Amino acid sequence: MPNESMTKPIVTIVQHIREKQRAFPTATGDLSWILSGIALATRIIQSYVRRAGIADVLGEVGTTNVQGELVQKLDIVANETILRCLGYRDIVGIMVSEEDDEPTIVKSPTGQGKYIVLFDPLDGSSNIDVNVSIGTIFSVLRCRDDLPESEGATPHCLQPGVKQVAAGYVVYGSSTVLAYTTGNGVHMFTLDPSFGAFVLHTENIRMPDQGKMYSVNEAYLDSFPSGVQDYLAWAKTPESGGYGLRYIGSLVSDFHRTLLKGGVFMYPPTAKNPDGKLRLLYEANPLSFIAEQAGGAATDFKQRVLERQPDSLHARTPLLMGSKSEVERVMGFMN
Ligand code: AHM
Ligand code: MG
Repeated sequence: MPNESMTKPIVTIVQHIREKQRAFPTATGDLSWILSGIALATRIIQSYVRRAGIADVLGEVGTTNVQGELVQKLDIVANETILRCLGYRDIVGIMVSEEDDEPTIVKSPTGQGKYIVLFDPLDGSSNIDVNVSIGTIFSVLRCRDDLPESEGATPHCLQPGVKQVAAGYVVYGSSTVLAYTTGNGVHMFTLDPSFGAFVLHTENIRMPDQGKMYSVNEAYLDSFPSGVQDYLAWAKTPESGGYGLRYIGSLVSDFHRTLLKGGVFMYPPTAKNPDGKLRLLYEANPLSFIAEQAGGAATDFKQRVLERQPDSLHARTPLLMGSKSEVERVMGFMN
């Protein structure tokens, strides 16, 4: 007798997005083309991640990136893989990476290249050498049609997160998981390594509305805003009902757990990073879009992340996201 997993239809990510788009007769199929490029790139990246110790891709390169962080060999491999997999897709106009100073113009943003792909090629890369889950985060915007060619690429990219047409992430963990949204819920896929395809495992993921788990680097406690300190003190009291702490130090992995199990993730302003550490365009915006699409919330402790107008490509932001009621609870302490 075949069991249920033997009879369930196998749906890949490209099939899935095509089927979803069928509900919109005017959809062009562009996003499925972009997502298939991202799926290809992340399959290649995961193959390097899985062989990191034997493929001579472990360790630092000896330089720092535009963010002032040490560049790992795998950062470069991941960055180049994404540029190579997406750069030739005719509808991609601009690609912007957390690792690069400037956007890469692939096609005229006022011509055929109508989409912008922004990405953090390997998030959590300081964890690479110690075999902890890392990931790739991406965001897709449409190029603006009100800008002259002479403006260059940057003004096209400086759009608030509400303008995203798609976003997603991949976690290279105990399995490789991809989650995406195009504004119609969040859908999750697992890479089947035996035949190399991302296969749908859950549609319309919902983030639990509550969760007794907080995720923050508490080593910086003394320089957090007083409201955050008060929340963290309260969470340790018996009145709170007992909270747990989980902090991996790879945003994408901490977010993935928060999406599935509930709770809050936060990276508040600190003395070292008064504007927060995480990048608005490559990290906070795509994950906030996913959080909201799954029924959660995301704020910079002052306003909805997705409504922030970025003032530079590598702008940073404080970040608080997760289960709606838990985000509201933290904000209650802030006020
Ligand atoms: P990066 O690896 O792309 O540079 O990302 C920054 C990482 C995030 O993944 C993570 O949430 C954060 O930095 C951890 O910072 P800290 O070590 O200060 O807790
Ligand atoms: Mg990152």
